[in-house]
Amino acid sequence: MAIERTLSIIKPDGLQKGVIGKVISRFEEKGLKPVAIRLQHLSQAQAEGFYAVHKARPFFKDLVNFMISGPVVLMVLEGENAVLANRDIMGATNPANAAPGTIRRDFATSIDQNTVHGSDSLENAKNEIAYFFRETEIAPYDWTGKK
Ligand code: DGI
Repeated sequence: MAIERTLSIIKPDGLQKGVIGKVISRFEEKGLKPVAIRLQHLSQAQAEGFYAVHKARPFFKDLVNFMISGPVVLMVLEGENAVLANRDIMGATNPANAAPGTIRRDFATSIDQNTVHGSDSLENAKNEIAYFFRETEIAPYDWTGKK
């Protein structure tokens, strides 16, 4: 299997709910290593740029306002099939449709406040990681034989 990197964001509701540690544990328990982490309050321009693909959608303004309503945790996760693995751990966009045991089912309250973002393809992952992190901010380490 391929070792990939993906971008994960713990959204403002995750910080409000006090579940940063629990969310990161879900990733670690499933073999996704955080290799970069930064807590940051995004500017409006940063949030708009990040979600530019949704610019024409009716929920765009609310989405951006939510993403800048408080700080977020930006992370690069590394592991086998990290992009898809992260999406599985997160669960469906709407927590009402998310499978039991997923982050969104267990911590999210609504489609607007759904606790986590995760890149949805390897190509988007590369772009999203580069949007927030310089290569020098990413620090891989070896888990082999330790799990
Ligand atoms: O990759 P996801 O976060 O699972 O979903 P996405 O990339 O399709 O949408 C990005 C975010 O935009 C999503 O996490 C929540 C919001 N969103 C998406 N579809 C809807 C939505 N918000 C509302 N209110 N209604 C939607 O239909």
